[in-house]
Amino acid sequence: MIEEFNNEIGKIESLQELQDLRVKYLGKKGLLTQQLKALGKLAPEERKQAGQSINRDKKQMLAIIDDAKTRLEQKAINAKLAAERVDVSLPAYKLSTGGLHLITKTINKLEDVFRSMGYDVVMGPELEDEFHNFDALNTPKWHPARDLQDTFWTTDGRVLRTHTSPMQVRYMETHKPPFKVVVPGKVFRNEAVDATHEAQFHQLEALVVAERITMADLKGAITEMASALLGKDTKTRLQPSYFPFVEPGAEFAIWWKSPKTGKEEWLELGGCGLVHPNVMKAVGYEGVTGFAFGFGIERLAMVSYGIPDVRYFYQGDMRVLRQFRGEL
Ligand code: FA5
Repeated sequence: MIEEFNNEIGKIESLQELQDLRVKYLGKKGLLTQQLKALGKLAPEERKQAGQSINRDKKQMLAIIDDAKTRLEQKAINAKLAAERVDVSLPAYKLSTGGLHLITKTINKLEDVFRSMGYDVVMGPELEDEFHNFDALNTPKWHPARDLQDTFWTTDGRVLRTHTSPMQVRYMETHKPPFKVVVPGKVFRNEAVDATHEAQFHQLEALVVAERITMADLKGAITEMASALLGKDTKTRLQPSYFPFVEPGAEFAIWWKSPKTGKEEWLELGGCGLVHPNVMKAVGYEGVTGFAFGFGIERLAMVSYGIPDVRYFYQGDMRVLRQFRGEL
C-alpha cells in the first residue's frame, strides 16, 4: 500500500488534492484505517506483526504528507509572490495637482487689494428681481438694457442679474452710511458670444457712500486699485459716459503695459460715476453722496495673463488652464 501511496502523492499539485489523498488513506473510512480495523479478525500471532507494519506505514505516510504540505504551501506562496510582483523599474504614475481657476485668482487678488483699502467684501444673489436689477437703478421699462435680447428672464418674471450693480441697492437698503464695499460675482447677458463677449462673466462692483463724496474720491479709488494691482503710479482715465444709475457717469480705463505683449495701451475696464439722486431716493438716503464703479473681471484677467479670447476661460480645455496652474 505504501508504494501505491508514494506513487499517488508524487502526482499531487495542490493542497486540496493532498487533503483528498490523506482522507483516502487515513480518514475514518480510509484504506489504512480499514486495515487497522481489520486487525481484530486476525489470529493473535499475525496481529502483532501486521499491526506494527500498518503503524509503520501510517507514520511514514504522515511524515510524507507533512513534507508534501510544506512543499505545496511554499509553492503556493511563490506563485502568489510571482503574481503580485511589483516592477519597481516601471515609471511612476504622475499625481495630477489642481490649481485655482484664473478668474478665481483674479477675484482673490482684487479682494485682497480692496480689503487693504478698508473695503468690506459682500456677495449678492445671481437670480434678481426686476426692481433691484433695473427699477431701483433708475433703469425704466423703456431702457434698452431690458430688451429680451440682452437679458435672461425666468418664467416667473425674475432676471439673471445683468450686472453686479443691483447689490448697490440691496446693500444700501440694509446698511447705513458711511461704508465702503465691493461685490464680486457672476453676471449673465443674452449675448452673441465672441472673443470679448461671454453670456456668463464676472464683475466687481464698488460702492462708497458718505458725506461729501466726489468724483475726485472716485478717481482716487480707481487709481489706488490700479496701482495696487499693476504697480505704483499706474495711470487711469475717466471718459464721460452714460449709465442710468450714476450722474455724472463715466467709463474708466487704465494705462497698461502688458507683460506678455510688451505693448502699452488704454485698457477699458468698466463704468463708474456718482450714485444718481434717484437711486438715493429709492433707498431713502438723504444728506450723503456716493460713488460706484463696476468692471469686467474677465477683461482684466485676459490682459493680465495674455489670454486672447474670453471663451478660453470656460471651455474647460486643460491645455489652457494648466499653463497657469502655478501662477498667482
Ligand atoms: C455695467 O455693467 C455697469 N453696471 C457698470 C457700472 C457700475 C457703471 C457702477 C456705473 C457704476 P457695462 O455694461 O459697460 O456696465 O459692463 C461693464 C464691464 O463688463 C465692461 O466694461 C466689460 O469689461 C464687461 N463686460 C460687459 N459685457 C461683457 C461680456 N459679454 N463678456 C465679458 N465681459 C463683459
